[in-house]
Amino acid sequence: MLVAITREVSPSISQCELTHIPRQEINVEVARSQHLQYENVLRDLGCQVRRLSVEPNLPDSVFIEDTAIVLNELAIIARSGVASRREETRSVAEVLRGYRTIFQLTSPGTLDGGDVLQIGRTLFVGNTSRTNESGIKQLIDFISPYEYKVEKVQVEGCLHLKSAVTLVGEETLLINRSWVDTRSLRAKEYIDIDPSEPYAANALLVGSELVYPTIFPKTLRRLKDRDISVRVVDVSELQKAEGAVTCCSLIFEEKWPDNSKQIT
Ligand code: CIR
Repeated sequence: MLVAITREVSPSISQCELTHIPRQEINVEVARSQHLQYENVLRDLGCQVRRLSVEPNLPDSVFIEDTAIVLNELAIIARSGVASRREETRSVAEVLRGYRTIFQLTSPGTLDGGDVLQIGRTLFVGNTSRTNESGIKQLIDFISPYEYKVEKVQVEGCLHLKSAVTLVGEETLLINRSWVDTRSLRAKEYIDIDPSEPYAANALLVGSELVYPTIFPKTLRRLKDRDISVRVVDVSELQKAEGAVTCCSLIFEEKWPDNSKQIT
């Protein structure tokens, strides 16, 4: 069974962090209703959705992906590159403790979950304003005993690695090549976003189905032309907060046979 941890949209979302897009008014009610629909799609795809309580004073807390990296054998609690997001991890750690052995990133390390793209036993990690060398080093120390490896990826012009590239099939990446250096990715197959839709590379793969925003019709056509099965969601209000589809959930297998064994 897949678990999807989500968190209700904060009433203070209008005070969210913004790095690459201008501030626009966000309608909290519309954002909430879009988020509910997103959760419903996750349920339809077989996830057991666990929604954490609202955090009125943490504007970006709906973007729960950034707070942790959950692997089959362990979970790493992240430490955001922006101070305003660091409190978000407390409640996430409490919940994840019920599923995984927990490791915690500490100062001066920073890392956002949106910078970590897992392909098999490799974690590609974006070198961005949110993720620093110490964060990457700590991640390597936590996961190496479990036989995962880390590959650093250069990212320019967008917030996170997963703004620029995500997995849309077993070995297929959806990519905006102007933001990410493909030499370090080594995927078998790439699907390029339509150049008129630069933010279109963020897609959420759940099993063999893709959750994808409605507002990128040209890139959506490219995905469908490759016979990828897509469930579209309208997340336009959340996109005004520089969010996308991967960032609104943490999805993982509920039980993993080895996750009670801690290797230190
Ligand atoms: C931030 O700047 O942290 C939020 N406004 C948006 C975070 C989006 N997270 C993600 O794509 N993983």
